[in-house]
Amino acid sequence: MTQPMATDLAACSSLDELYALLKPLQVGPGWSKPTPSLWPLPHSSFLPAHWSYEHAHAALSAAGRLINTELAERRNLILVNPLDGNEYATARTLVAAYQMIMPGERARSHRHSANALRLIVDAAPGTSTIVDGVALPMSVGDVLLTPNWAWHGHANDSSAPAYWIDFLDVPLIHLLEPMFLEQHPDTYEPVRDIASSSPAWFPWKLTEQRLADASVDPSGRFGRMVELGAPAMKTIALHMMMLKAGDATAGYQTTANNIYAVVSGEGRSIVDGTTFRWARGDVVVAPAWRAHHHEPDTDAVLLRVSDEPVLRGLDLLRQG
Ligand code: 1HN
Repeated sequence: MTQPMATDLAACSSLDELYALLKPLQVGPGWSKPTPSLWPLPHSSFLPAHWSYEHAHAALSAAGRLINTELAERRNLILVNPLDGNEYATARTLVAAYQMIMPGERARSHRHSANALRLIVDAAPGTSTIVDGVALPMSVGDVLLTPNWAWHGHANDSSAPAYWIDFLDVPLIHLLEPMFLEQHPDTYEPVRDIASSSPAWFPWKLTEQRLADASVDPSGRFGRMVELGAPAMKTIALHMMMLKAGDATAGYQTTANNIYAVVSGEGRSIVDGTTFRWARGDVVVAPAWRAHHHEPDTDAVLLRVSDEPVLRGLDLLRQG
């Protein structure tokens, strides 16, 4: 398209004529309705959703026969939010995935600018993540961090398949664009030490003790709650919530995205009017500004994974 003369622009006698001339200049009128950029309250886009560990476990068992760690960098199932057109993210800034590693397998070491963590759902002694050369043992209920640019690979020297849930800020990094990924020069990073403790490792045994000592959060939203890290990583906060059978939590609406993973127990989460039943290993997403609460049928523990540090850092965290 040829560009208009400045004199033609200046001489425009109608808005329609002006809009037509502005097009080839890649300029749009900021006052015109079709592309509003400001509105009074958040527009919720990502949808409330639930994923069952029973399904994921069965699908990963099949994948264990059908694909190996030579072919797959990671044998994982991405929890894709059902928002129309979305093919990857679980919420706007976060992605969650179920991952399985078979006995005797290794998952290659790599590092990336995305922050990651995993919650262990089923693992036998001898399973570990190697973070910057240090093996972190995996036990059920443990949370392991692999922050921005930390080398990480996985190894299963036990006799049982290991299952866990990964959480990453990949969609946020995609939005901002500084994604970098590097494969380890040795393919499998050599283990130089086995950790007995690490800032990147929250063993369930310690979390359980902290929860037993915690008092009930006065807001009523979280039951007994402890934070893992302060926050765990620059973009992701982690909270363990211990709920009592029959004690529904108070409603919670926040500009942060929350993904809940069930560490133990059974119950329901009601997210923006939709009820999801859950059991151990399940995942529920409450995207930004979707009001939600939990109704535990048994005593239950949930891991709350959120992008709160991002919203807080930008003065955008609002809760209702
Ligand atoms: C990743 O690097 C891992 O290292 C797991 O275990 C899940 C999902 C998306 C992108 C990278 C891992 C992932 C991932």
